[in-house]
Amino acid sequence: QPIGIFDSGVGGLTVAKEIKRLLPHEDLIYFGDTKHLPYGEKSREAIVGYSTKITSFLLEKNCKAIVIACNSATANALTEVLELVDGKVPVIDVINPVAEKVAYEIHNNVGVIATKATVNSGLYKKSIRRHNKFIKVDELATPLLVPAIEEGFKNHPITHSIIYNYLSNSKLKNIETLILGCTHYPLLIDEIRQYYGNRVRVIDSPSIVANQLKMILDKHHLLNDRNPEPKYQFYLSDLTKNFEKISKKFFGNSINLELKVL
Ligand code: DGN
Repeated sequence: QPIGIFDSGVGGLTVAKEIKRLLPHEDLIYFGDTKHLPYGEKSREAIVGYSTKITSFLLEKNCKAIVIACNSATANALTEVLELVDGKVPVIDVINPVAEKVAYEIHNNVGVIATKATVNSGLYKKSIRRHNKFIKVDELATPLLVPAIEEGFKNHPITHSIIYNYLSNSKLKNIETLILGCTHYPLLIDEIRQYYGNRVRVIDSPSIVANQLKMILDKHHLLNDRNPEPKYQFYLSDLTKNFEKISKKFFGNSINLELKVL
């Protein structure tokens, strides 16, 4: 049985890639909702609608676990996805495992950069504070990063100036730790680290999420460690050139992208 992973676009591939590395014998189904991207600008109702439809599709495909590889979907639709799944398979999101780890391991000022939909939900702050109420958490919406990434800008003056503009915001002035609260952002992690030098620790969320998935699959006796030829399937609600380019970079040229409009 495959693991189902979804995001609005290429962002969740940063999580999928880590899952593939950590769990190399698992079959994966990835759904990129490229037609409705970016989720970060959408209403809660719209994000709930997309996320539940995709989850139903992944359940029909017989997935043994669902990974919501999108912070905007986690922040706005986690409750509805859990209701729909109704305990049939485990659901792993990208906010709670990271918030928990940060709450226990970090004891300084934490900054979060994310989409508007994630920042408006305040879920990072709530989730971190639930475990450790002494941590100061500042969240900043950085909405221009996703379109720049989806356009394929990387190591480019455009991304440099967007990053500089956002990270120099006074809200993030005294942070010592930064959470990339959007699964697209690890694609720019080198540029973000470059901005800070070693002043700020940038958290590697995809690896935390992949480890959480592994632990949960193990707990439910669902781990597959024998499959010699794992299958990777990709479904997109719109076939875009940039998705093709980035997914091939992550998963190799032989992958097949299928159009699936929900
Ligand atoms: N990658 C998604 C996230 O983690 O929030 C959202 C990107 C988007 O659609 N704006």
